Amino acid sequence: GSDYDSSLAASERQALQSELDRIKKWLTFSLGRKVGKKFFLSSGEKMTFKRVKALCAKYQATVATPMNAEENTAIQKVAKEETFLGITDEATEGQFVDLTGKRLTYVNWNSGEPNDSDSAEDCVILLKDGKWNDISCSSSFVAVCEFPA
Ligand code: NAG
Repeated sequence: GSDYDSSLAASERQALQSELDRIKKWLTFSLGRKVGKKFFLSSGEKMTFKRVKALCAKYQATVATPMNAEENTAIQKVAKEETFLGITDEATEGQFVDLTGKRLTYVNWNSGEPNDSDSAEDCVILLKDGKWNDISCSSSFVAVCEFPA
């Protein structure tokens, strides 16, 4: 009857859920860094900021954007090299915002940064030591995307 069918469906959902949880654990273990509700992954390829945005969007993700020191360190470890962050002042010079347009509540600028060197630095990279530098959006750096964990 219908009671039997729905209880079968419930146990199937449960089995699928636990299988998904285990797959997420494999991924976390082998590939990425999970911090809270975020999962950071890199393709390892270097590309312009525009291409990083398109790549992350293609996988239903966004460009890695650290909201605190722990996330900043996680991105640093995943990237291994200098990497673009999902932060720009393309809309208003000097006002860095995330890709949804929100003002930043966490920053980790290197000393003397942001300096808009040559008036041509509207993007932000994470340096190897974890500090931030503003840089041209048309330079190429490793792509790191953030996914909902
Ligand atoms: C320059 C950086 C600039 C940075 C400055 C700090 C490039 C193209 N330019 O080399 O962003 O503000 O060092 O001294 O990397």
